[in-house]
Amino acid sequence: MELSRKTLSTVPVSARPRIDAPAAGIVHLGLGAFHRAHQAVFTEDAMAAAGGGWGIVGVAPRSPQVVEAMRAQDGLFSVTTLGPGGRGTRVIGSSAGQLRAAAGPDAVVARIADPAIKIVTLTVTEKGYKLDAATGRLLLDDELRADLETGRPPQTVPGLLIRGLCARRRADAGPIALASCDNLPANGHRLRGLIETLAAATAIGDWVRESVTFPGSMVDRIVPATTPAFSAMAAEALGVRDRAAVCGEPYSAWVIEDDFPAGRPAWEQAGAVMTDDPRPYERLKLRTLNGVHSAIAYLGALAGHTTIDSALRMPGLRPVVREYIASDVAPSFAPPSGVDTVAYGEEVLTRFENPAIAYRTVQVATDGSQKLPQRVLQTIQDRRAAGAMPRWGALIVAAWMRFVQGVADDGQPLPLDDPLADRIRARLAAAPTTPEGVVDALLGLDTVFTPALADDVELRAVLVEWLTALQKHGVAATLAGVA
Ligand code: CS2
Repeated sequence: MELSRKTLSTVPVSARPRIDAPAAGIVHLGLGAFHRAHQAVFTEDAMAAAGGGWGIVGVAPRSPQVVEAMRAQDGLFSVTTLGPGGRGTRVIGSSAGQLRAAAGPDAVVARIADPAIKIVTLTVTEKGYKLDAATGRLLLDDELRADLETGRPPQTVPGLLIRGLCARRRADAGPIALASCDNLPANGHRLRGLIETLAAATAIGDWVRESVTFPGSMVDRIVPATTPAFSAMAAEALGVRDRAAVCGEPYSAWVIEDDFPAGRPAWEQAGAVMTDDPRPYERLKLRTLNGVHSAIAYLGALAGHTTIDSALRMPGLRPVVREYIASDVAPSFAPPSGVDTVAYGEEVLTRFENPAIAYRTVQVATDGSQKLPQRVLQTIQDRRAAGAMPRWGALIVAAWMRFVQGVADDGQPLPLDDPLADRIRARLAAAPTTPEGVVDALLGLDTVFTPALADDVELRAVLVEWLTALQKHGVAATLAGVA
């Protein structure tokens, strides 16, 4: 039997949704596992506590599987929380429809123009925004240009949003909030910059300035890709099969800028923090949690570890990431008041150690060209500007530089899954294979490294030193040498 409204009566009472099928109030772009285990849960809990028609119309940009699975299940799916010592599964009922953008962008545009919709939230990953990762400025590539200039059905997220906003303006459907929930620095400001730049070329520039807000947010929950083993756990707990099951760690946090001109769910009643400025929390999380996640991913994958928790247990890695947090990350910014970055970092390491999550190193390692700038490079740049040499940060960059060459320490191939993969491969192929050659080739990626970093000769020397050690001795021996 499969999960659906009909079979819900066979699911244990404690695992059933806490609300009835809600009316739609939100469109969400990016129907992946993270959204289902994060915003969908907060929104259900907010409606259970305070009511409101805030059902979520989920839009999958491309993948048909999740849309088909959720439609077959009347929008229901389960979230299994994986604690180190036990687990729990609940069905989430906050969905109010599923659309696949690639199959019918007009339906998405029509939803954004629907007066019932008051909020569009986004989890489209860093690369979905078409921004220069180093500077945050718009990258008008061929795909986006075609969306804007040809009137074809939009294929990019910015193209879809602009089309939706134009339709909303025409329909006089009222103000709306566009809320980025991606791991980008100042994500609200970046989305505002992107949309205002594109809107300026249309007739809706003034309306966007008056009627559209861009609340920023810090989102946090470790949500691994669902495996057959996780689906089996959900089926066992529910007594029915769930083709859209997701799982996540017990920890879950959301800090959101309170700027919703047409109303919002009572997310604060679901444990979210509403604030005037989420950026200090974003920076803390991006530089500490995500920066360390990427460090463990690159060093761990090179050393042959498939999961984050097993990589973190490799001799020497934990002391190195602790040093990184204390010496490089913590001094690079002022944390939110009352927060100690080193103590926060310790909590993060405990979360990473949870063996039930089995988060894959190669999953975190994807899209490094989009992730490294805010996770590691801005830390390095701030420390360099203060006259310090962030050695541990340089080790992480050198590990990425070795990772993108595609071979682990034991000779096994490593996947390069990155929107800049072709550029990275071409630059490497044209350069000498010496550590100097590799460092120079990759420092030349100008949407990754700002001129301040690319022209820093002392930093270059430290990168060459680390890459030499990694190439000659491998990760294990390099860590043993410094621990
Ligand atoms: C991870 C994040 O895959 C990755 O790049 O670093 O998805 C991380 O698990 C989340 O940001 C945690 O909130």
